[in-house]
Amino acid sequence: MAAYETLLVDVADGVMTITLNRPDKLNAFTTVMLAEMTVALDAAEKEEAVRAILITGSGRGFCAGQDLGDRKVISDDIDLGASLEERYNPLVKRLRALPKPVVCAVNGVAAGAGANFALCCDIVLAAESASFIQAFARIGLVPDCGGTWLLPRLVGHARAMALALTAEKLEAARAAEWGLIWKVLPDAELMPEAVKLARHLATQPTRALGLIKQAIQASTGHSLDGQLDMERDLQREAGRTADYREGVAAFLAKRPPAFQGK
Ligand code: LHQ
Repeated sequence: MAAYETLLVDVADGVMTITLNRPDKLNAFTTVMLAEMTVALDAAEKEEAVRAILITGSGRGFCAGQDLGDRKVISDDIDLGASLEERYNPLVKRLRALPKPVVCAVNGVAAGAGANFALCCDIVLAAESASFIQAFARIGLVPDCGGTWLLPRLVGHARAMALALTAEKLEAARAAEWGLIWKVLPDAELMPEAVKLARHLATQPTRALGLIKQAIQASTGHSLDGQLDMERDLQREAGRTADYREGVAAFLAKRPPAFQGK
């Protein structure tokens, strides 16, 4: 496995766990961390043994967004658009297109790009003490990492607009109540539950899960007709997998399925 400077990466029980690891800076993103994240996600996609990904942060924060001390984002002739184009946008696209489920365990504050990076994951769990901050307006920026697209879809126009304009902190419990995330858990239960969920997903029909992810994501841009067409095509593909045959055989034999992810 590649050596990482800013991440802890571990593979066990079909799950690649990626821990953002700059705890003294609340795991703020640096150029190195963003590049390493791409390397880790590439490996997660390639390695057959990896059937689910779990992302979390070390220390008391999840991720405070872009590291504002990084010289690359504060020089006089800065082009932040280029920074998005070169580093953040490919990462968001990579996460969304990864044909394996990605669980995010938000262990503490998730601010700016850190918040929207978490929300790009497929299933987001958060500790009770965690929070989400669209911190961008506090420093004169616009939400990025897909925030302006995701937020209104997840919580509706009114809440999305107020979250982005005020940059107010949203506690995890309210984030769950609003449908921004899947679940909030007592702090001590976050990682055990997230690991349990990721391990469970790693035993499931991986190819079907990848197709489900694709279909749900595509739905926002489709009419019902378009989505029905897509379901037809994806179901055709799913119906040809070994895991589908195993699922049906196990059902008929009244035994638990043993999915291989193929
Ligand atoms: C940090 C950071 C940080 C460096 C905490 N950087 N050190 C931007 C530009 C370019 C291209 C693309 O996209 C973007 C997108 C963005 O992400 S913009 C948004 C950037 N993030 C922020 O504006 C959030 C800044 N951080 C905060 O507002 C606070 O730290 C929060 C509310 C997250 C947490 O507050 P506290 O719990 O009070 O912690 P703290 O502020 O004391 O932070 C702890 C340490 O972490 C501290 O370092 P120190 O050496 O003093 O102990 C902070 O300086 C450092 N840190 N965020 N983004």
